[in-house]
Amino acid sequence: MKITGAKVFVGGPAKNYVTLKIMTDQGVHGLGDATLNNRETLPAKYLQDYLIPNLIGMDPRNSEDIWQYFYRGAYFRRGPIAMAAFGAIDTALWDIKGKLANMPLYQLFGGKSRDGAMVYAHATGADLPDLMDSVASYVEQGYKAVRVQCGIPSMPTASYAVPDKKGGEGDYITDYSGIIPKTEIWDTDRYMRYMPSALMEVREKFEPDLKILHDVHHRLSPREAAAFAKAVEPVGLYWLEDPTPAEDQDALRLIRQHSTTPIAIGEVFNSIWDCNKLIENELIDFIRVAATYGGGITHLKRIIDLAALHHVRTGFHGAPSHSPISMAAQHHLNAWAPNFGIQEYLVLGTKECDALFPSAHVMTDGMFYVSDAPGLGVDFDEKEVARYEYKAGSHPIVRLEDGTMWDY
Ligand code: CS2
Ligand code: MG
Repeated sequence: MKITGAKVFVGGPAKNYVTLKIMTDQGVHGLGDATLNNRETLPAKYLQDYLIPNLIGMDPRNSEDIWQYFYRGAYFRRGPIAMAAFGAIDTALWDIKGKLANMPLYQLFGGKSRDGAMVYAHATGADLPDLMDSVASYVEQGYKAVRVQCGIPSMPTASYAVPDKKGGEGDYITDYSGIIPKTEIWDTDRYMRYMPSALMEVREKFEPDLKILHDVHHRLSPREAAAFAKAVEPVGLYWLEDPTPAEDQDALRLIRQHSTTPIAIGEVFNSIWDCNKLIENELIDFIRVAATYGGGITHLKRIIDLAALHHVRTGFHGAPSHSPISMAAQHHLNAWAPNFGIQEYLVLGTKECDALFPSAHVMTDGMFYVSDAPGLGVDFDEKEVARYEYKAGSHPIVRLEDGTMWDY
């Protein structure tokens, strides 16, 4: 069996999804997602110029060897662009494997460990009452877990993932007005003073069974993060996410020494080498590496298995920039993984998105149920994608009030 061709598409409703389609001489094709939010053209180019010419003629069933060929074969390896491109190839090869076996992917991993997998939504508010309305609407829809973020009084601008105005909707992560980013102003002291009591108010307003998550988005020092994690202990968070800048694996040690608040980290990691020490030293509770820029299913499975040895559960990144293809890869892993925790899930399910990526997967009452269709169980409509053009977008940048650059 041979790979005969591969195509890359960039576009989609509201997002620039990077979709890879690998064709074979047996008529079976596989799909992968190489979307790297706000840098989408780069993995697409990496695939087109370097990886696809090497793929032609390979046996798609040898997904392990193909992964090693691209990873070990590259002298300059790792990094989100390369790993997103490998990830897309790897996911597409698993999709082909599932279709050849006529089995849904979770069966190839070891079958189902659960019927449905719990997901969490993003509740957000310009201020605390606005956030309460947002949480209430998710609770009404049956969600069992929500991530909560809200504006901080006296902060000069909105903070991470918070709308400018009450009831604000839309994409609060990517600004599609262009490639030049807007600036957010950050003040750690105001955040530290305000957020623990705001989180406590959310806890008191809703049923104790509601799982509450909060994302610091890499903005605290290890000492501040330790103090914050300790201060929010009475809230009983399901997790505190990215408390410190992600590059420093040792930073988590101080937090652990001072608090039992569960810690989730990893959405910007792209290999097992970015999180192996965190996992082996049991400094985190949830690992968030995504199938997309974490090198696909082959590599993510290795991370899941290492994590399982150390009581670390999964909580894969699922921001709206992941297309339904890489989300399906994660949903199949979630159905199988013995150490599954939770899945971040933003409803992409607009009519346009469903038309581009038809599937029979179901999310209901805050639980995700994978379909039994072979492979990933997601299709891709090439005619639909032709409707969309690439649009440049940017994440905000963050500065302190005196102008100092800070972490987004
Ligand atoms: C976030 C992300 O989902 C999350 O937890 O931290 O939404 C992040 O801001 C985006 O993926 C950036 O593109
Ligand atoms: Mg996050």
